[in-house]
Amino acid sequence: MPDVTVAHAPRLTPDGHAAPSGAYDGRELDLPSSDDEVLDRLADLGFSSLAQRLDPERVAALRAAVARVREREGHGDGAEALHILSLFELDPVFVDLVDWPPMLGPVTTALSPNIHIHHSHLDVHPPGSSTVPGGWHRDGGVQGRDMRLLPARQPRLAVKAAVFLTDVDRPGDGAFELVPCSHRDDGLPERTTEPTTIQPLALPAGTIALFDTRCLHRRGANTQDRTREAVFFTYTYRWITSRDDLYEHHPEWQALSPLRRQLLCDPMWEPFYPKPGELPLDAWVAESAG
Ligand SMILES: O=C(O)CCC(=O)C(=O)O
Ligand SMILES: [Fe+2]
Repeated sequence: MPDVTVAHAPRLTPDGHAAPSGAYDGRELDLPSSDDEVLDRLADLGFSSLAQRLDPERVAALRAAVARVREREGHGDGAEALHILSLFELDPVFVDLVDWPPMLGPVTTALSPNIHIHHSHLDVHPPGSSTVPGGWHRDGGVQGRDMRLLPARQPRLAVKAAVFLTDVDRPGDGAFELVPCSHRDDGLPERTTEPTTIQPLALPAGTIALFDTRCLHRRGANTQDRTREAVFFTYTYRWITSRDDLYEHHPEWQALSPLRRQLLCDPMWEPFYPKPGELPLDAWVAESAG
């Protein structure tokens, strides 16, 4: 198993936003070789790509769904960015992602089977679409503030999946950028200066990265010539409420498998005292182990 720190070290940049392209060395991030390595990287660095990529057919199906949404929204290539919350109601093809085994395995091991997806979005960034200056943030809204604890003292409440549907592997492609290990920051909760260590995730289409939402991260500027398409969704504990549109507003989801219903926040299973083995994800874990 490669040493994760060494494997990622060449792509760290010392000078941040001023020259994000300096972070790229022309190589893609290496894929971890096992789920254990995914979990090690997630714990140690705060992010990891999955050991497996989505196959090209699935990427094509997801991109066709993105095209349908863009058509509905009247979103053309020269337009500003598209950022739509509540991904799974946009097209059933997106729902097929929620229980993809190479992702669900490590996510469930990291968090537990008592999870659902409480926040999701579709993002389309044409060339030249605007970026928030700086843009560094941790996810979770006011969770961190309300805990009144430094990031290093906050518990891990969530793991977010970033699914890249187009290649984001050249300087200026608008890569997702993250400050490695910032989930373990023992400094002030809000940074006012540019971080000194930035990891842009240079990844081909079909790659899924998991990240610890306590990490500082942002989207880089797309100064290139192709549109970046990506979807994001956050797995968290079922005792944390949903930020997406309510499950109850989507009767069409009643026909989904129990596992998918759990992940889309069906309230039929009690979140605080689920009976042992009661959750669909308990059964999934037991089957995967057997
Ligand atoms: O679009 C990106 O690369 C970053 C998105 C982001 O901040 C998030 O999904 O939490
Ligand atoms: Fe974010």
